[in-house]
Amino acid sequence: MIVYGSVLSPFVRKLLGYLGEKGIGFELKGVGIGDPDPGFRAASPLGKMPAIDDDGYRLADSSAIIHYLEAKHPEPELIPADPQLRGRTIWWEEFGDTLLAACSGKLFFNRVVAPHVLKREGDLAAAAQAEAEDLPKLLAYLEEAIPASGFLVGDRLTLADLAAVSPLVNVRHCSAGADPARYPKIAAWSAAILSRPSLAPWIAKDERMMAALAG
Ligand SMILES: N[C@@H](CCC(=O)N[C@@H](CS)C(=O)NCC(=O)O)C(=O)O
Repeated sequence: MIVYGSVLSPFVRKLLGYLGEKGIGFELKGVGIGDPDPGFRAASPLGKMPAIDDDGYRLADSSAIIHYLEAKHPEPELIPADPQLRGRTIWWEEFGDTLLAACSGKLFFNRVVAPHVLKREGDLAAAAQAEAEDLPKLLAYLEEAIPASGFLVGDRLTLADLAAVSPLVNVRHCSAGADPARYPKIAAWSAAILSRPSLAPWIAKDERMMAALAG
């Protein structure tokens, strides 16, 4: 299976972690924003990452891809079958993909992607507003919600942890807003999830790319 995307994208990171936890083999084909790569454009007609080509079956959107793969490879179960746990898992996926990613996107796009990748000015006022107003509300909710088990749903790793932790990486790349002294449970939970073998090598690559962009 080919995965198209950049490790700096929270949606791609979520999928990479999922694939690692599942033990599904893949080849990552690096593409950037607006990439004209024909394979990528065929798999993702609207040009958004991630997208996959699984032996000719092409699909875009991290959630669509993960739901496809969960049906194809049910074990280990990362989207619980239990109705209540499943509902909670999809809630956390929504929290990560929509709420936290929208906020982290305003920070990361305007402070990193616009100036360092697209070589144009970012909207720094929008980033500052997201950091001051949106981020504290989301982090306060997450801090309160993290259970003593260290996993968001059902006392074991699920898609919930992968989805919620991914945008936090982008926040940390360009903001001190997720201060470990203020959010100690988020700090401990995210360190544990990000150091899993499914994610740690991608995070290391991510950090090397950020260092190269900053340099
Ligand atoms: N809901 C989509 C979001 C994908 C998305 O917005 N990806 C961004 C990168 S983080 C992208 O490809 N942006 C390029 C564009 O909008 O042209 C998913 O979960 O995959």
